[in-house]
Amino acid sequence: MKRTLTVCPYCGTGCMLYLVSQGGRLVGVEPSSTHPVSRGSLCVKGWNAHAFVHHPDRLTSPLVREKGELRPATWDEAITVVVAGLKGVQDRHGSDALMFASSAKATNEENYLLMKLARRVFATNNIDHCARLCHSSTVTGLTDCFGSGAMTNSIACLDDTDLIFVIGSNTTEQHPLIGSRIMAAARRGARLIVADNRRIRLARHADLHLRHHNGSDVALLNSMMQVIISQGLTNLSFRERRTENYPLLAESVAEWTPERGAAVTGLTPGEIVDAARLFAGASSAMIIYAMGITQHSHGVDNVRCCANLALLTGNVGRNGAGVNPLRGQNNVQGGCDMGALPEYYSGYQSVGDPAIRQKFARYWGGSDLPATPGLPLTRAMDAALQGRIRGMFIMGENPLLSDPDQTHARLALEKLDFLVVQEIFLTETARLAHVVLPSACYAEKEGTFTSTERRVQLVRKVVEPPGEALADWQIISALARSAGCGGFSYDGPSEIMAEIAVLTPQYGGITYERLAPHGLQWPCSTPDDPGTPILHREQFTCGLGRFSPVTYRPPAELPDEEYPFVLTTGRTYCHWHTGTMTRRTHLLDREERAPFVEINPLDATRLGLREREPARVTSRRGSIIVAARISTIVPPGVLFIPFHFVEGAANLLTNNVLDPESSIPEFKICAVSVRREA
Ligand SMILES: Nc1nc2c(c(=O)[nH]1)N[C@H]1C(S)=C(S)[C@@H](COP(=O)(O)OP(=O)(O)OC[C@H]3O[C@@H](n4cnc5c(=O)[nH]c(N)nc54)[C@H](O)[C@@H]3O)O[C@H]1N2
Ligand SMILES: Nc1nc2c(c(=O)[nH]1)N[C@H]1C(S)=C(S)[C@@H](COP(=O)(O)OP(=O)(O)OC[C@H]3O[C@@H](n4cnc5c(=O)[nH]c(N)nc54)[C@H](O)[C@@H]3O)O[C@H]1N2
Ligand code: SF4
Ligand SMILES: [Mo]
Repeated sequence: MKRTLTVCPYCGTGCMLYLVSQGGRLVGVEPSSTHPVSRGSLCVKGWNAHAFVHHPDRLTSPLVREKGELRPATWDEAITVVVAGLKGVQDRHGSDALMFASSAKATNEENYLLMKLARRVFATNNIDHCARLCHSSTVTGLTDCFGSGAMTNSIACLDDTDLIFVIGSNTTEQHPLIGSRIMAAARRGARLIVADNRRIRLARHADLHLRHHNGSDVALLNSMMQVIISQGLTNLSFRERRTENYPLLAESVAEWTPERGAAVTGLTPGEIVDAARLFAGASSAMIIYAMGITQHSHGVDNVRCCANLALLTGNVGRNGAGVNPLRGQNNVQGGCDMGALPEYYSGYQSVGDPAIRQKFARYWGGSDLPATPGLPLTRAMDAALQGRIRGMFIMGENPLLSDPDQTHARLALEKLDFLVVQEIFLTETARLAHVVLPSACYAEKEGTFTSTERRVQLVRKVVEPPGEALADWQIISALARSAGCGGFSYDGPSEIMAEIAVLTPQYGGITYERLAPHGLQWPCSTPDDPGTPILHREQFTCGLGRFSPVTYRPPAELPDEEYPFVLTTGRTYCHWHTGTMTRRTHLLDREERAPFVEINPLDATRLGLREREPARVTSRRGSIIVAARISTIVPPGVLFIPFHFVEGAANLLTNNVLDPESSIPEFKICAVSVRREA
């Protein structure tokens, strides 16, 4: 038996684990006792991370559509068809009729290469990835206030902090090893405030649980800041030395008295005052947030409010503090860092800056690179429906299940002239493709993932990919070569990382030799830079921290007579997104087999719904039938449905309305009706 240290392929917590293999097959997982995050533990998904790898459903050869059916093809044929298809769209409709979707499941090296392929070979900035559905609000909002859109502190700061404010993060289920660290902090005496109207597990350990209305976070946070300012609880010296724009903030929150905040949030004025005093009274406070904050038509505003609160109380740039967006996918931080974003190259270097474009053009060879920012993924679906996007290349995403308003997404994908999906399984999206390219998964290739705390860690090859499947970086290189483009021949991922380091200031000091055993936290700009656990210590990336006043806007779709319930969507502990991996993992599938809706007992009684009975949930966009799960986790008037299950797809119901700044969809609130299905 062989043990190989690698990174968990599920969440952004970034646990490292040992894959145990025997005779070329994975047989199990062991935790790493010395890793700074795992510390000898794993959650149930980590323990089962080997289980989907040898599943018989893995894609083993390229597939090409012929007479309406997908049939096996050789790599030579598939690559030729893909290049001809993409070039054909480009010739007929221009480069910007193409859209590339990168993957937060793939490595940094693979994300970097796909963005190089889009920009260098196909001359478009239309590249994006699931961060659009997830933390695009963070990238925009925190860049606005701090100059950098990443988690400011490290997970280990939880051990030293005085107070933790968890807002819109179900941490114990979605980032379990961070969740257990928060519970340990609460046990040693750190104060805990939870703002989430579901009674999530952390709420049981909280000093204060705020069950405010979905979509009312701006009102809550503005009111807390009003209390902090009016009671003289701000951190004056921090404010004066390190921030700008304070008068604008003070003016904007002045009207948000606790009474006004209470009227909008459904809390009592006393709860808001208590939260404000508790937060401002802490010697250090960490704000932890996730999708409850970002996935709104006012997601960027929510993020700005979190940043404002931290600036007001001096909780940035030191141990035990900070604004800490928990990044979701194992490598979504890396996908962003590598420039799989329509407006940035790697390292958040703007495509609009001529000097930056020149730097990349010179290194990559070739002529001019496109200057106008590309389309966000969520806007590309509309563009496809309107015929402006004609060809799409999707690497490791399943938008048919993960995009809002599934009917809209399906129509858009079906309308494309040419769709390529590069995957490890034949997903719902891949079934619509003209060509499917089979990829190696995390256990079958080398590379790096960057975790939520900006920790770049080595992913190691343990077993061979199934059949003819190839690593994503090998496939992208082959496509570029076949398109006649030089500069894509690499001996391996470490050579790609060397190129990333040259072109990306935050990764300048990163080499594979330096990453063993437990990685480095960026920014790490030179070969002797030890990395940066805490950002903005002396000054912000943008110099002074910028208060950014926010005006409250209600969610786009609120309950009415016809659709009287608030629907919020999210996740469960045992399943991962569209279920491709976890529903093929016996021990996880056994725990949670079918779609369900959480409904409060008061509502259930009124509707005559009993436990496990089928409930029909309907929105303006669609209707599904799922099993009722009667529970006081949700308050009356609110339903929760996870989006893992194709047979009860939450995204048939969700509202495809976008934040005007970040283009994130409002996954966290729409209006629905519910009744017992006869
Ligand atoms: N097991 C598992 N873990 C995962 C994932 C998975 O699919 N499965 N996915 C990963 C990914 S990509 C991500 S992005 C993260 C997401 O991690 P989380 O954001 O923690 O997960 P969600 O279930 O989407 O939503 C979190 C909470 O937001 C609350 N909420 C809803 N609306 C509001 C609101 O208006 N305000 C506030 N304050 N709270 C609200 C919900 O009640 C819910 O408890 O998880 C990662 N980890
Ligand atoms: N209603 C609702 N919808 C949501 C959300 C919500 O809270 N509510 N959350 C949104 C969020 S935060 C996110 S991040 C998205 C996630 O949306 P997606 O990214 O579309 O979801 P996944 O199921 O994680 O898709 C990843 C795919 O990558 C494949 N894969 C795994 N490893 C590899 C690899 O090495 N190479 C390749 N090529 N493929 C690989 C998997 O088989 C899987 O099909 O969903 C969003 N959708
Ligand atoms: S907490 Fe996240 S990274 Fe750690 S084992 Fe669980 S899924 Fe994997
Ligand atoms: Mo996410």
